[in-house]
Amino acid sequence: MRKRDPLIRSLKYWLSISALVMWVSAGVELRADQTITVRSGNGSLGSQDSQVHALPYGTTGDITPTAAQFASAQTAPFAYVVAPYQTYIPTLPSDASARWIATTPNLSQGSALFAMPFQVTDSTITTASLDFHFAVDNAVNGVFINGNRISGNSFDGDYHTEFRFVRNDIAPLLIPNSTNWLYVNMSDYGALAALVFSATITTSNGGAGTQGISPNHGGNVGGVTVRVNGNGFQSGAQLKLTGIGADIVGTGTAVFNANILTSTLNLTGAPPGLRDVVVTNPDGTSNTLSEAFTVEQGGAPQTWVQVLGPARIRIVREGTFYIVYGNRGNVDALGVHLTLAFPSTLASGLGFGNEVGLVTSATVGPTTFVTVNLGRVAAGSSGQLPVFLTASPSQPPFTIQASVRGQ
Ligand SMILES: [Ca+2]
Repeated sequence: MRKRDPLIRSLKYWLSISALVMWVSAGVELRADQTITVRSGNGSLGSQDSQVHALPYGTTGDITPTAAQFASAQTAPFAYVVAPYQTYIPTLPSDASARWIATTPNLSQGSALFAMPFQVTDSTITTASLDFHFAVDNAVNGVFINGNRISGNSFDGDYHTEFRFVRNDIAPLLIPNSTNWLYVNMSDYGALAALVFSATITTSNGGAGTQGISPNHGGNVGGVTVRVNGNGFQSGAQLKLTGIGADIVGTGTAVFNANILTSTLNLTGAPPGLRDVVVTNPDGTSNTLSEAFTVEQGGAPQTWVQVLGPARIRIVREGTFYIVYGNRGNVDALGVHLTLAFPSTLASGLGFGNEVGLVTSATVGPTTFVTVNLGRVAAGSSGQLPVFLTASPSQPPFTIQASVRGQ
């Protein structure tokens, strides 16, 4: 069968970013062990924030914090919870509980480093994400976790609307089972200075000590690539489904370490029902997860794509957009091509290369098309591709379009 699924989402340049938060997908497979939301403005108006410290630099402009400044920000005085200036957005559309803060009650000008602690209770962190929403007078010049800058360009923002950074690669920045620090580095360019933010940090522990298969179901119309967590996996281990019907032996089985392997199960024509998952090592030892996988009748891949990015790019400043894609269906999608279209008048850079699939670029008339041949997109999986775009002062409002097709 062939299923074309050209889900098209477009991002209107001037649309509020709040309309775009629907991306949270059904594709995330690892169990979220901990979700932490921290925000500015903990306390009543005019009082000091009970959680967010503020270290003023004593000057305006773009300043990169030093290690000593990260350290001293942890014990700096608390920021003040302030009323927004009349030209500011009053609250964040994504989190009305977040309040504006400043280094003084009267929003004194000057760049500053804000620091707030948060507790990570996981002892093992396999994956972690940061979803950071903010507005600022005048710009966020980097978001940092424990003194390390998050990936990509985190220099953006303004006070007219909500901005957002999303990163799913922050696990290496976190300290397990410990107090961690989130830093927001504010650049002020004069007159007044203030910041409002809301950050959600989600951690997952899918590694050692847990057992499971993800996804734990698949349709009997194609292949399903699964990830198995367990213990004692040896190089050369094989995966199979046993139980009703003939055994189904996984192909392309890759053992990443003693705790994680991936394998593709061809379920075509398999009778529906519960199966046992068996991992067998070359030395004959094996491990069984009983009734851990369900073969479903029918189904199809369902690819999707979403553009995430700033509602507007500051003129002649680079804006980072994320093309987030995935497959919420119950079988792997094959031959998947993702196409991105934007005005050729924009300067562009791709934060990825052919490692995700052959990348081709072409300009047709006023539009640049970037196509990525993703090949197989596993059932239940998702991924993201960063794209950097820079607009000139004369750039009119524009639309970025992303589409995905496969079968
Ligand atoms: Ca200012």
